[in-house]
Amino acid sequence: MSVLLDAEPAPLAVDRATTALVIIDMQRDFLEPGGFGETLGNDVGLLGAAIGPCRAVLAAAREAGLLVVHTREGHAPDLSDAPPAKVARGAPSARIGAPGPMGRILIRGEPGHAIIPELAPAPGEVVIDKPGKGAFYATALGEILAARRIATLLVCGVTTEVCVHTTVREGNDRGYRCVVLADACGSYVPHFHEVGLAMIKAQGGIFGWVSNTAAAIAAIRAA
Ligand code: TIU
Repeated sequence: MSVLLDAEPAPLAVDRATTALVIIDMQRDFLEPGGFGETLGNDVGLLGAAIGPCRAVLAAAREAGLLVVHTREGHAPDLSDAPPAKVARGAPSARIGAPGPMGRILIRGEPGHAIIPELAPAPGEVVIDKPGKGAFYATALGEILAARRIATLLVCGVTTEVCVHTTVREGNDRGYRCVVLADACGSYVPHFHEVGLAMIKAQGGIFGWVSNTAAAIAAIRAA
């Protein structure tokens, strides 16, 4: 059954069968001290506010049987999938692959690469390991969504203007209706969070829609 999800610039019709929840990069490397986010010079505490809303919408999605996708940004231990131009940025002692308090920074299999325990994937949920900022680039996400006939993505996670935005732009170009849940996203730069959301819904929804977890949960339950 299709229901209207309250969103900007306009409400949109969603139904459970063709909607997926996509939680972007809620990893220790971005949310906890000592990880990649902090090595870039950021206050990682700014992202904590997104955890509760992500948990709430994840619980509703599980209850309703929505397809749930978790993503993780990271690289192979030999850095074979890490472009040198990406690795070379930042202080050498704090670059991707360097040792840190949560293991090697942004490397798959290290403690820092894991999704935070509050949002740990459940058995059967899709986990996409991605080397880039966007979740479609160099991953099987497109094929997985196509196989399930997914049309609408409820997108949340971190950070709003980097990996959430890149994924929404990629998804929008591929024909998905991307709805960003504002309170379940976060940025190290609060101003960028606001501007990033404004960019998505501007020009009649040039990249997608902006909504919030309360509206999404209500729609998921009603659909
Ligand atoms: N996941 C994600 O957004 N990766 C980043 O590097 N974000 C920053 O804001 N640095």
